Amino acid sequence: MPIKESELILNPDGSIYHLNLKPENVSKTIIFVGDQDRVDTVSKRFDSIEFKTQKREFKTHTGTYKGKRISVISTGIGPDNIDIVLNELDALFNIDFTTRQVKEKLTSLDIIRIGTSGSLQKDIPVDAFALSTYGLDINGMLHAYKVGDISHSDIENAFIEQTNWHSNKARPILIKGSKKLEQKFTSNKTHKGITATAGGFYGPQGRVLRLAIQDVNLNSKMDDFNFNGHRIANFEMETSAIYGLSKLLGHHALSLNAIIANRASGTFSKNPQNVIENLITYTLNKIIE
Ligand code: R1P
Repeated sequence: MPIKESELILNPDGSIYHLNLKPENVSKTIIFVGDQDRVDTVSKRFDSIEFKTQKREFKTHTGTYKGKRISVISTGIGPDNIDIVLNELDALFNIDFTTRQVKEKLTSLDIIRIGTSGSLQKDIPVDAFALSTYGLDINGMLHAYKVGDISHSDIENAFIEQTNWHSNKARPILIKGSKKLEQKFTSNKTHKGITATAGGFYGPQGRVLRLAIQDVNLNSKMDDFNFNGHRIANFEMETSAIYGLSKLLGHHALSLNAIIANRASGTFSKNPQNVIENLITYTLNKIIE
């Protein structure tokens, strides 16, 4: 059965609904950034840019870096946006837009997030690079899908117990990133650990301005979490969604984050743009290694 027009939505020019892309516009090596302006910060290092588009917060540049074809796409903020980006990106490669059928031969993509994030550990300071070994979904988005056996329930159960996770909140889901990409991007510059992915910036990450939050001790319990050496390195808003959907769809994904805040010490980077630029350089050079 062809996928209905209401489910796989194409624009009049044949591009996919939100990303505004046609299959030929995208490389199989893709960098995700949150901020639209970060797309230019990455693509200004390209040898040349063959394609540019933007719709809402989803901006794409495709070009080559030292001869390697790369696309950089902004995802905006949050796991809900990742749901759109991953599904539409996968459709560009793995669904035939003419027949509206899933292709027999599927394509696997390499997806690398260059994000910003707050560290939860004193020993992962501002201006460091965090590499996410796992993404911990505490936002519930992945519960819409049949996650099956791709998650790690032993670590999830330890997290629920150690943090006294409230039963009204979605059950946390832990997903491993791509082993292949983890090996490629690891160096003495990367601090590794679990990345917790929240569905909001303030209350869901334990920040209090004027509203009381459900668990004021959540962040300190997350700092202290330990299961056979697995600990939570940092907090942001996309990684678990990227890891979960990539794994379900058969893609390789890795999340790298520039640490711009340290939530444990209450400090913020004096020059966040600097660490972001450094992480972009690091990532591009690792891609072509
Ligand atoms: C919040 O300020 C945003 O910054 C972080 C969070 O994950 C969230 O998207 O990442 P990006 O800088 O990549 O958007």
